[in-house]
Amino acid sequence: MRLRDIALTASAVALIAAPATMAHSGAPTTSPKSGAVVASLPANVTITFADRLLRVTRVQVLDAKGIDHAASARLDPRDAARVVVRTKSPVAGNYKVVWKVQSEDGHSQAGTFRFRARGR
Ligand SMILES: [Cu+2]
Repeated sequence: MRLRDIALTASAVALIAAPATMAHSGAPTTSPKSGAVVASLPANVTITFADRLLRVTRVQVLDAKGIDHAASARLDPRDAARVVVRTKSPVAGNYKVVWKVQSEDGHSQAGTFRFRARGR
């Protein structure tokens, strides 16, 4: 191939590849589910993605007053597509989980979901 052909091929590949790099940004599966009403704040909140993650950047489990109930957040050692958040100091009421992670390809992903605890 001539140099010009190679350059054209490379840019065509880049165009085709672009949508695929965004494909993993879909909403994760969470526990509790988004919008769920649960008896109390679970000891672990989990966020499961379609693809493996590089790391957890930040997770907060915020109550209605904005107090963070996340004790720690880490990748599940048996499943790098899952974030396990240990919680603390349960209270009744509405929670908002705010998360930010880095995918294995280096892209950042962020999102939120809400659930409600009937009691503490
Ligand atoms: Cu990506």
